[in-house]
Amino acid sequence: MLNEALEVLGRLGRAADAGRIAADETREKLDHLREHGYVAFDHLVGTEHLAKMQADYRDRLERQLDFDTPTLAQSKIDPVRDADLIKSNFFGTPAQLAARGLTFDKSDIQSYEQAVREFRPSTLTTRMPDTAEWFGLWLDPKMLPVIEGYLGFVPVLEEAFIRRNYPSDFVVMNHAWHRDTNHSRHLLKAFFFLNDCTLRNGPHHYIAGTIKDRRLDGGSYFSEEEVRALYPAGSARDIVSVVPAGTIILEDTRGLHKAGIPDEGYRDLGFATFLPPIALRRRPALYRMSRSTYTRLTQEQRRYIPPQVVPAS
Ligand SMILES: O=C(O)CCC(=O)C(=O)O
Repeated sequence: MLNEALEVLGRLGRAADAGRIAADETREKLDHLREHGYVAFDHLVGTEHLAKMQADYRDRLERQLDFDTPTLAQSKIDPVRDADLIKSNFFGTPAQLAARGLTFDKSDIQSYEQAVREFRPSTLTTRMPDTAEWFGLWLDPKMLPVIEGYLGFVPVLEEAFIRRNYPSDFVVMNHAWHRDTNHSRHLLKAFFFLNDCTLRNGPHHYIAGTIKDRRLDGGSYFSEEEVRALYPAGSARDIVSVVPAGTIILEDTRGLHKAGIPDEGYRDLGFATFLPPIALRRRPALYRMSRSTYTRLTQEQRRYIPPQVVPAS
């Protein structure tokens, strides 16, 4: 009897300890995010679960050719004819780039290798796979309390997709320094590193503290020179994501950031954007979710999914 009571008390004590540790971790992450504008989570690094997701992504991209087209083909860019687009960092929709004859389509592709070799995309974008495993990663239980603590409310998951970035001769859109403008006051993005990220394969760059520090502001993009004059490369606020696969970086992307251009290989990165629910009146959420996936999410995770993305049963 006494032994049983001691065992129950022991279990309660261990649960209370685990709860305290989780709360301490959340507080630490939240403090870091508030102070610097970003914070990293590494608990998925080296896990079997991550290995499964990486294999699934490779299969979707390389075998099923599951990526968006039309897609910009570097091999079709003429530096003289397309000087205007080069100057504007190719800012435009895929349809606008297609109208200029600079894209390739599904009908042009026989295999992944042929598409990459022949068209030299700088980026391939895969829509969020409609499975609870993928959405479960995007709505990681350790990240949600930090997101809610930072924003002060439960946001919606507005964007969810995966990108593979390749070497690029041109600065294409988010290769250039910028601030995200999805919402002027409440915005968080999560970046899921699905392969190891080094200085060679296109790290993500962020300038810590630039939510408040607005010396560079306005306009779509900022040049390397403008940014480096204020925040020299290698200085304390210049954050470069040299991280192992499985790292998640949660970031307030109203701060200055850009995608590094790979010198070799590629970088696989998942994206999640968290916004106030009201933002969906401006633009609908950019993914779909089946009801069966929705029902496999936890109650906590379901709160992030706007009803519009799930078909009625
Ligand atoms: O790919 C990256 O590292 C940066 C992406 C980015 O700039 C964005 O999502 O706004």
